[in-house]
Amino acid sequence: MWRGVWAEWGRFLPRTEKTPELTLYEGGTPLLPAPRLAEWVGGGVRLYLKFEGQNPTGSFKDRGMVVAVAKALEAGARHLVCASTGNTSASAAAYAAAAGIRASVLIPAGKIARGKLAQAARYGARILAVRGNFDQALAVARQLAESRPELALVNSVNPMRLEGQKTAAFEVVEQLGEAPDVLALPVGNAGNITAYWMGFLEYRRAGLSRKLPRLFGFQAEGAAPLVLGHPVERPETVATAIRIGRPASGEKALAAARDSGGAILAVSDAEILEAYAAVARLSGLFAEPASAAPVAGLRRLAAEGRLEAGQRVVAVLTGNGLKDPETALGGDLVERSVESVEAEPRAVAERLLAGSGVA
Ligand code: AN7
Repeated sequence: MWRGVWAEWGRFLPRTEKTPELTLYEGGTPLLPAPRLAEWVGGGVRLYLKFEGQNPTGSFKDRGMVVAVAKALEAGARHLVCASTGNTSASAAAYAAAAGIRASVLIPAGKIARGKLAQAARYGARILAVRGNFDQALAVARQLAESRPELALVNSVNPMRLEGQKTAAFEVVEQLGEAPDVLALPVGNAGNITAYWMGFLEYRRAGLSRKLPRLFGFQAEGAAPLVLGHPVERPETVATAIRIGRPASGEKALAAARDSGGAILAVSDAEILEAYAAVARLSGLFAEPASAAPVAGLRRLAAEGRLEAGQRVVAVLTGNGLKDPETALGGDLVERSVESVEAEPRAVAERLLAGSGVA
């Protein structure tokens, strides 16, 4: 059985004798070959999906949170604080619950997916909806944590978060037997792409892989500061997880993309939604809208002839689709998909064999 990030990857983590044991059995997520989705992406690539939605709170944040919270506990902290577009708050709240300490989360009012809000509330976090966007909430959280040492900041500006998140790169190498040619992922606050690059470099340095992937990070067009080259004051996108205008790790992310021979690019909300539907129908995995951005981006790269046939390409599905029921049910999906029928075999058979319903 998989024993969680500390137990499985502890030799690469800053563990001391005083680091408390903490786990929700995060990490160890599947890398799924997705041949039908690969056809949709194009370019003849061999596509794999790293399904981070299978983590205990349904996103990759758990890998970093378990390390950040254990180190905070080691330092004596009893109260976590973070700003979040949703997933960080769910994860912080869960690990605070597991450790028996407090969590306070600052979210942009009205702009986080309902499932994430439900998680933070159920885990017992204090939730403050800040009248402003994520970037403003993060600025407040950082100032607060600086002036009040009793508050442990667990955003990805906390280097322990990236230490934990780099373990996803190790797993990809183990699962493929070598680093992929290309790895694509969504970019918001830019911590995760930075962590993957750290992980691939560290694994190669340890002699456990021989090559490095090209990293492609995708932002949403309405929230693409790293593509535009300047902060975005009013970021907007359907992919609320990456609705971020001032990425804290922006410089490191740009360096990771550049040094790896990749890039940070933008995709439109329409492309994201198209890929979001395609992922579910053509792979069987259900990922949230932000996680569809790299799939949309790969399709665009393939159309532009920037991917080579036969290359091994990994798209990181960073969060579970169940987290965002509003987007999932958008466009009257339920009304269009659900047919009412008498509780009677003939009536049911007639409907099924007529092949009605959403194609
Ligand atoms: C599903 O939860 O920033 O570039 O506060 O939830 O490392 O920020 C979430 C980000 C991608 C972007 N996919 O990762 C938060 C938060 C999903 C996410 C990202 C997020 P970063």
